[in-house]
Amino acid sequence: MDHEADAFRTDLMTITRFVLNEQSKYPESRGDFTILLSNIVLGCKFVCSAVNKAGLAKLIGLAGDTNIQASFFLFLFIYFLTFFLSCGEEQKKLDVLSNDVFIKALVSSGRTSVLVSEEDEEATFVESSKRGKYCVVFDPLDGSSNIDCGVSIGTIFGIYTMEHSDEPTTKDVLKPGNEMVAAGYCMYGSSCMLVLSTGTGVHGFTLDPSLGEFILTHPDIKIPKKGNIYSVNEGNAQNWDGPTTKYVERCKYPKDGSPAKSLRYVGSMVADVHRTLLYGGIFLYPADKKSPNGKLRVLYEVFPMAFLMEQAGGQAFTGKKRALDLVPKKIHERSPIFLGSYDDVEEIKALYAAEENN
Ligand code: FBP
Repeated sequence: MDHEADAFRTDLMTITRFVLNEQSKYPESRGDFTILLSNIVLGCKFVCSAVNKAGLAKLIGLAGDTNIQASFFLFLFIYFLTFFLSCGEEQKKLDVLSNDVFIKALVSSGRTSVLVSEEDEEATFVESSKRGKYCVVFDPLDGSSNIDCGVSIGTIFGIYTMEHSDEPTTKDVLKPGNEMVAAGYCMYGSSCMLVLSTGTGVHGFTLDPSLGEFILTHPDIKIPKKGNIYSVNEGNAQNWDGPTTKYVERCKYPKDGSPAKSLRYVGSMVADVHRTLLYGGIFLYPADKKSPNGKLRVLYEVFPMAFLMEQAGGQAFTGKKRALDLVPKKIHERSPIFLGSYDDVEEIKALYAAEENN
């Protein structure tokens, strides 16, 4: 083995090469999708480097809490303090910074018309001179409760096409998830991994920091048919409905002689779903008395993960229906979600069906 030559593995499958190969399967394609994806990839690289430097660059901590009234003056004080400490523009807090990075990357691609971000109350309609045929829904930095302690977080995105050339509206994204043309996430953890599906399977790419390139390391990911891991915030158990309570009980105390499942919960959907995709099992964020519609948002959390799960041979269920058949009415709508290995999700579907028949 000629290690010297091996060091310069220019035959590596980078994500750019992969997407261009995919594009070549569609002779009529003008490369719009490839350009859009390469801008999303650039955004992920930016955020990855910011996440890696977060603690050092004071990018963690407050950037304007939800209770705006109470901490406005505190926020102003900290904001200006950090500004002066950081001498200038570049010191923005990670989730705000990540949102800016992706909005700029998507608008500058010239391939988008409607953008929906978890960070922005309203949808962004791209000015006509920079518009294109795609709409992107995304959570620029998911797992906010883990940002400050350096635990894995991620970016989630889903892509729709716009079927008309009139003025774009939110109707262009308030569509069933089964109309998405691509979805993915980028996990910022011990390694930075981008997992993508353009409707022909799920593929994982690992960022090689020395090359600054995402390399295909996990081609054609298939989730195991059944897993031995369940992932849920059991802190909400007292507020769960019957089928969820029964299902988690079965995970812990199986009556069929099978071994109990292990509980794994990071609290970042990207990390919990990534593990579920590779190891199998089930991730659930059910509805409960406190959050009757669950917590996770349909457009930029539930749909992209459901799209990937189905492409990998798994399932995604809301407690009532196939998650991808939902038709959201609002851009930040929430939904309960049960996703993962086919057989594990089948089990919870059966419990909800039994409850319905009672
Ligand atoms: P954010 O988008 O605000 O981060 O909320 C989403 C999320 O952090 C998911 O990543 C995660 O699965 C879930 O909330 C954790 O919620 P909880 O802390 O209630 O278990």
